[in-house]
Amino acid sequence: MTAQPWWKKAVVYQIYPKSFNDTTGNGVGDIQGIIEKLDYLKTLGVDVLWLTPMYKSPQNDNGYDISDYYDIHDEYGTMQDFERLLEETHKRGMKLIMDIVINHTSTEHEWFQEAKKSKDNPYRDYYIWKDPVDGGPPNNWQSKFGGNAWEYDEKTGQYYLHLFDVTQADLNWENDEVREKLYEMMRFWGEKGVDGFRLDVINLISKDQDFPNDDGSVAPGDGRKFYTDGPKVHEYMKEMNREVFTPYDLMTVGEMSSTTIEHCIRYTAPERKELSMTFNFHHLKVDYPNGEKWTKAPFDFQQLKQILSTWQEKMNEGSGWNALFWCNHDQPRVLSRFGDDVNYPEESGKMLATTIHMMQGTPYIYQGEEFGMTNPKFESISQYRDIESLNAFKLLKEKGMDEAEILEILKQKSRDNSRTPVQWNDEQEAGFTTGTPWIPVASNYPEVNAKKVMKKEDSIFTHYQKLNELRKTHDIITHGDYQWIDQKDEQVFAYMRQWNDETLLVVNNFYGEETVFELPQNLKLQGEPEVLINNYEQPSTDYRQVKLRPYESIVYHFN
Ligand code: TEU
Repeated sequence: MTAQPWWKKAVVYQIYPKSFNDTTGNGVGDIQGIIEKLDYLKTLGVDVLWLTPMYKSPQNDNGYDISDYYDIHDEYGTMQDFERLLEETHKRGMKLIMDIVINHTSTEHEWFQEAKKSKDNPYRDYYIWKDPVDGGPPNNWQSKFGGNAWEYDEKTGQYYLHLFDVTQADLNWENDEVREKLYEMMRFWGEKGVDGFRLDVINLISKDQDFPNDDGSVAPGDGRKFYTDGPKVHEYMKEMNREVFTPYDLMTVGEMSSTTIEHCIRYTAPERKELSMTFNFHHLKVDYPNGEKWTKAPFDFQQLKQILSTWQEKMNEGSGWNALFWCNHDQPRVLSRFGDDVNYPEESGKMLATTIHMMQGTPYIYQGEEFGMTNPKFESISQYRDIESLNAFKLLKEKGMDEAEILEILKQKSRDNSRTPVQWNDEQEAGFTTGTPWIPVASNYPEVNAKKVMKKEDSIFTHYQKLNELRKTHDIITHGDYQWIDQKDEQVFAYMRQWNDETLLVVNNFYGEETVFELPQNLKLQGEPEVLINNYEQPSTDYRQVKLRPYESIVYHFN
């Protein structure tokens, strides 16, 4: 086998700095707080840290609204602090990747401040401006945070496009100068020695230049088909690779909104020289009935298995590379979502970890996932901070929905579910801050916290540690082919990995009832497998008829 890039064998840990660790007492996490926890992260055994945006920002979308790409947001610290973090991370043999948001900037960015001054300002064309149509917006596209995606500017009599918040103006990628300025900025971080980038909604940068109205075939004013994986996106990706990624030897992970497997193969197949890997979200929409996020709904287990398996098989066939994950700062906690955070937190937490880490791709762990953090189960709208959740609350109320019902939906779906402070111990504010946290700490911190878990043997934390170690010692986890084998079992998600003469059989019970998994007759597995990792004492030795306890998970290794 030809030499493989290092990041195929790596495990990434995502840090949401605002909620990670506060050392100043202002209620907001900071860079010093991350440095303090580097040894903890090293103990967990992760290889790469991904920091969500830490640049100067008005923080309307917690840093995804950047006003200066060359500066660090005050509350987080200084550029010197950042450089120290990078150095301390490298000292411990870990790498660090930055989050780059280049589909849009904050409207407070100097470019936008200039652009809005007049139609002939040199920066005007950095953004997407259009004349009104029939006295209204240029088309019917909807913003992802609710409402029309165009905002009218009184002074110049035109609209600008914002696919996200009104303070996040979309950049005009058709403009060569914009692209050159962005590449220059990324080279600045490359020069500092960062090891890679997570590229925010990078598949939305190329818009259909006719800006047509959406006929509403998916949803009224949906618009996605006119800018998702758009006409020039691969061309831009190749250019960015040539200009920045290859020269600085960077690992890159593209966040892909509503993408397809075909496009993700194109983004990540090595010979195309675009990106290292992609995040897609199809497996995290299995609790969005008819595509609607803002409803309270159970998850569709068969659909979950189908989607994950299809992506596994097809990306492998096409030589693409997946980023593997259950959680991030936009998603509810997986333990509350696909596990049982009340009756089987430990068993289901470990099972979910095994399910995703044994697949082909590079796994990501989101802060707190490694010791079983859950959704906070907020009861009042005053506890929420997220712009998307607050907008949804307002819009659903305007539609006449009962407030109690909206709160139930937010409890399940809000992005704030994953943004509450990391629960380090059972002391004041879970050890996150000595002040008042910017968002309330989840009330279960006396039971669920890192300190408590670290004292335990065979904890969810040691389970994650073991998964990270296994990846280093067993190449099959990285390179093996994937085969889905449970044939629509109502409770079990089972798959095999194969590589040279080795096989992994991964069997996971996703429910709180016992069951037996029968290996399909046509699968010829032989010999005495070893159990690589499991979550109960004395796992079933009969791999042809696997007896499974609630949320039991077993990985058999045939060698
Ligand atoms: O998210 C992009 C995105 O489309 C979603 O994950 C989005 O948050 C979700 O679909 C809303 O339902 C990225 C960032 O991860 C997110 O935090 C930012 O708000 C967004 O881009 C804008 O920069």
